[in-house]
Amino acid sequence: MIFDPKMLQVYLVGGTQDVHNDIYAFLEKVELAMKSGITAFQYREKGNSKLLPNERVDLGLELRTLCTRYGIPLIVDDDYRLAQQINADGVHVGQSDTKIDQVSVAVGHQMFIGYSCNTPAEIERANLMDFVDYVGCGPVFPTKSKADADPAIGIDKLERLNMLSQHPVVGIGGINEKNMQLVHDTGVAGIAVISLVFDSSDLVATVKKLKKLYK
Ligand code: TZP
Ligand code: MG
Repeated sequence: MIFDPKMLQVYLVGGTQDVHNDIYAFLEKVELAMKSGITAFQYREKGNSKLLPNERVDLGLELRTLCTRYGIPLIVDDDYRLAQQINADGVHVGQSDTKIDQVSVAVGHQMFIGYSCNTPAEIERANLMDFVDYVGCGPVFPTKSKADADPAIGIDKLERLNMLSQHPVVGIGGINEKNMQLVHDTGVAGIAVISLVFDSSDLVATVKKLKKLYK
């Protein structure tokens, strides 16, 4: 799939740890979110995940099928070998994950690359990397979904990072129904969420609210 910044608009991130380690409940929510119009999905098996490597491949292949069916890109967090095994469209790399140059060499032009950048210096370094397709900035607000998350950067800093970045920016971390408009209004290309969607009591309505921001 060719990268298009519009893919970033309603970007759902998640793994089984975000749905009580229940593979079936996870798949059901992911498919409902796809039906409701998310524009990208990142498979992120982390933290409390109980899945073994082969189970990640099996689940990843199911996600591959779903993403193809709904016409959205499948991005894998950090594990570029898993991304290759399940024929993902992209891979997302953090500052402390596998070295970005190594990932870029491994995946070549086969996949697009997302990179987490939370400071002006990190954004400026990413600006020099033409193999980076988008950057993720955050946590914008405090989050419960990432144990080792850095302190929240806030809206003003997100806006500054977005202005500094040559790559499209996705805001992530603690984004909810009350603050999503503020995040959108910083000018970022997209909004990435975990708990807002996975913990929603009305997942369909939540995804539709996110989509409305970019109408
Ligand atoms: N990276 C920065 S914050 C975060 C990740 C993966 C977690 C976002 O989860 P939530 O539930 O949307 O705050
Ligand atoms: Mg990571």
